[in-house]
Amino acid sequence: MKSCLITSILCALMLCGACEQAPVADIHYGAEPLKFKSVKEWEKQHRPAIMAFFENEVYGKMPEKNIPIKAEVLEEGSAFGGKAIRRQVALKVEGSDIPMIVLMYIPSNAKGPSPAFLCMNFKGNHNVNPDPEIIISPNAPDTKNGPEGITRGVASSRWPIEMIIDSGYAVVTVNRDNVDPDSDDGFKNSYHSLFYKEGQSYPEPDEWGTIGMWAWSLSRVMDYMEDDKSIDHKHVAVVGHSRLGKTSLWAGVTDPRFAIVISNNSGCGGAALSIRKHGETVAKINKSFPHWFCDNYNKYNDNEEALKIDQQGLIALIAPRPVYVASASLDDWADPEGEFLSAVNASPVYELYGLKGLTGATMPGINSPLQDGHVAYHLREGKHDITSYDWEQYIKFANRHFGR
Ligand code: GTR
Repeated sequence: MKSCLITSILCALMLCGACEQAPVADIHYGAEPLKFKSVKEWEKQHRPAIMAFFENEVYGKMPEKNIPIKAEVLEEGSAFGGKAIRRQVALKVEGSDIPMIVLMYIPSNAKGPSPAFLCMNFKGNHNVNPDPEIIISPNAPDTKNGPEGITRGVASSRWPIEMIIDSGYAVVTVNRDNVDPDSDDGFKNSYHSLFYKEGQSYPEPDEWGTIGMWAWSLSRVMDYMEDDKSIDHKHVAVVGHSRLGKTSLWAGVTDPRFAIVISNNSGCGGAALSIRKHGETVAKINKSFPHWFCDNYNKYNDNEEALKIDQQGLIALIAPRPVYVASASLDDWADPEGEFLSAVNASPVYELYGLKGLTGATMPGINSPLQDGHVAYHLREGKHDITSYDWEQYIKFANRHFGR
């Protein structure tokens, strides 16, 4: 009894700040609202522990090694009746034959560098718009069917490029399969092997999978944008839908240069709280997509209670930068309520910085965005998708935070 009391007093002393380094490594945060006493406590103690958890147990660590990448502008022209400049850039990764091809549409009437939305695409750059000048993305899914199978523009409903340009933003995209084909192929066709240590042929259990590689590539596009005079690289929002929404969150967490982070219908392993086991679960996602996360994530299959921190921790890691989580009303698989609760439970961290979060908010109705703070959320009517409605909200949100 006595020793128990002494231990409690010691613990309380450590947690109240008497000890600079509280033993956070063993704290189980679960899925609860992340309430801490100060920004200092968050930044010095909890943030590093939570970051280490996501790096080691969920998405896998990104390599420390840098590989030289050379940018070469492959093509430039006018698009959308002269409203935009189309620029296509190859990012040539040393040691690989496959460059990342970046497609950019930049407002042509901009008075200075344009802010941008960087959004990875599923089907190939050539599928975001019927523009015949778009270079076919290497490894894009439709390239398997030969030249006859190329489906230019089929994803254009997800890419209201003209509206985005008219709002003064550049649109920048790269294809996921160009970077790392979305299949469990042992990372044979991606850049992973360029980072292996001597004798290594597969990532270690705490090293990056495909989502890590996709997020890494978005940072490489950011490196290029820092040198492109027509882009206002301090005002770049990273956006992604679904598996690419999981990716945009991880890119936003690992690279503070992204000024706004937007997750569209990202679901399990993205914004949704795993503990709810609603729709897709950790076990289901690891079974269907064994290549997305690091191998350590399998420890949590049907074992969500063991997660030291849930996905609200991922959102909190973006603080104090603005973050937007969006769901769709018919997207039960992605668990809209779990996505909302994650944004709410991350909010106390934003509030520590004196910024408006969603603490106290209740799940809003359909098409009633809550976006006047630093943590935003909406539930769009309809199915799992990214639509003009979603983009309109992201533009409004960016306008407010970028002072436009
Ligand atoms: C589903 C997957 C989800 C989501 C989605 C998508 O098959 O279960 O996690 O990422 O794909 O990317 O559209």
